[in-house]
Amino acid sequence: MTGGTIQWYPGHMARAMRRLAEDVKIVDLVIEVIDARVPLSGANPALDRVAANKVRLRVLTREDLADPEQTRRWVERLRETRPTIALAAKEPSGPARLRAAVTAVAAGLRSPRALVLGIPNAGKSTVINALAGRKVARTEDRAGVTRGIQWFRLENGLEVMDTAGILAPKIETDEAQWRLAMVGAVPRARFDAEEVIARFQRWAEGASASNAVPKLETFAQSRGFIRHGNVSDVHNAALAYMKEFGEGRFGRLTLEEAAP
Ligand SMILES: Nc1nc2c(ncn2[C@@H]2O[C@H](COP(=O)(O)OP(=O)(O)O)[C@@H](O)[C@H]2O)c(=O)[nH]1
Ligand SMILES: [Mg+2]
Repeated sequence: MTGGTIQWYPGHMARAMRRLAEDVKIVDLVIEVIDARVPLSGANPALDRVAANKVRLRVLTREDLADPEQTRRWVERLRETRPTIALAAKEPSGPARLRAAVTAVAAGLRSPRALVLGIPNAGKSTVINALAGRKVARTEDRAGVTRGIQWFRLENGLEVMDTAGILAPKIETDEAQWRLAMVGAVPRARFDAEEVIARFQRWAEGASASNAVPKLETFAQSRGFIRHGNVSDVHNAALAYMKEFGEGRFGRLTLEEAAP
C-alpha cells in the first residue's frame, strides 16, 4: 500500500481537532479511549497540546481482542506517563474498575467535569455507557461545538459529558494506515480492503502468534467466496475477512508490539 491509498481530508481533521479543543476547554478531566490492538496508532499526540493542563486517564479498550501479554506490557509502559487501565466491554467488573480509576484521577478536583474522547470506533460510547451504568441516550460523537451539551453525574459527584469527543486518527505512515483500517478507525470508502488485508497478513507472517491469520485467497476459498470457474471472490471476501478479524476469529492480536 502506498502513502496515498487512504485519503484523509486535512480540512476534516483540522475541524475535528478544533471542535475537540472547544469541548476540552470546559472539562477538567479527559478520558482518552484507545483500542488495545493499536496502542500507538490509536492515539493522537496532538491531544497533548489540546489537553495540556487537564487531568488525564487512558483507557485501553477491547482487551478481549488484544494479545494479553502485549496488553500487560503496554499498560506497564503507558503508566510511566499517566494512569492507564485496560478493559473489555463484556468484563463484569469493568464498569466498577473504570469508575474507580476515574475517581482516583479526579481526587483533588472540585466538582469536576469529564470528557470521553478518542478516534472513531475506539470504544468511546461503550466507555460512556460503562461509566453511567446504563445506556446513555446520546453517546454519538459530537458534531457541533458546545451546543446542547448534557452531563450525567457519577456517585462521586463527577459529571461526564454524554457525548464523546472525536480525536482525528493520525495517519501519517503506511503502517498506521493499515492498522487503523483494520481496527475500523477509517471509513470503508477511504481504503482498499484487499491492500489493507495484504499488509496485515504480511505483518502476521512476521509476528509470532499468527498461525490463525489466513491469506485472503485461502479465506475466500474456505468461506465459500468462489465465483464461476473456482475463482476466489476476494473482493467480497475482504469485507467478511475484516469482520472476522474484528470478532477476534484470527486470535487475540496486538498490531503494535511493546518491547519486553
Ligand atoms: N470485543 C469488544 N468489542 C468492543 C469493546 N468495546 C467496544 N466494542 C465494540 O466496538 C464497536 C464500537 O464501539 P463504540 O463504543 O461504539 O465506539 P466509538 O465509535 O468510539 O463510540 C461496538 O460494536 C462495540 O460493541 C470491547 O472491549 N471488546
Ligand atoms: Mg460512539
